[in-house]
Amino acid sequence: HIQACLFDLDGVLVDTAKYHYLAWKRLANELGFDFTEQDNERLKGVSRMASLDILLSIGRLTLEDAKKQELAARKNDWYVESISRMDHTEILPGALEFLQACRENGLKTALGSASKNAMTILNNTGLTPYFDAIIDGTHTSSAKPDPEVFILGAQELGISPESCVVFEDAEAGIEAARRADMNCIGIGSLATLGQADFVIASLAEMTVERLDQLEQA
Ligand code: G16
Ligand code: MG
Repeated sequence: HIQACLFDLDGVLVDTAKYHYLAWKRLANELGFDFTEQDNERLKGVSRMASLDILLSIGRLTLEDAKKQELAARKNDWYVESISRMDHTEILPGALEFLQACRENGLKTALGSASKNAMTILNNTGLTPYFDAIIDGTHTSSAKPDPEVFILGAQELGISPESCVVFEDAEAGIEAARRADMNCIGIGSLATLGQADFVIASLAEMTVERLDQLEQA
């Protein structure tokens, strides 16, 4: 029986991928190469430093660690500037309604994000009060597909993994949920998220009743 819902942030509750994209593209352009929206797909759910490594491989650049730290910090400054202007209008369709429904039905809720900027985003959009536990990139030592972020979330809620369901838009996140022995609902397209128990286009399609579909799986 499902007792807790764990949510990824970017791509599930808010669309911050566009801000990550603009900042990474600006960095790539400064380094002398292009970075497309298709390239950006590879960064979804991936940690900041791993994202930089992917970006540098696209530009065929190999840099020293100190230089990489500097570039990641520069990208993050631009990104933080973008998210500082976010508000509740940037919550994705159905997300707030489903979080409210979870709480009205006695389900626990947790955030499980790779981002070190999750608190800024939650506070600016007004989503912070909807979570019983918040685990983000400042709490974890291993990034998705490592299951750490979701295991910590379930522990803080005091709910066993098999009674948890993770909502994820990234392949790495689905794998993390699987490795945590949790149920998993994909947000996006079946083509990339086939490892989920089922896939929906957005949380606007989700209801508490639909969680029963997981019991039958
Ligand atoms: C998000 C994004 C990733 C980003 C990562 C780290 O993860 O999907 O593209 O690279 O966070 O973000 P930051 O640079 O802010 O620490 P999630 O897990 O919320 O989808
Ligand atoms: Mg995501």
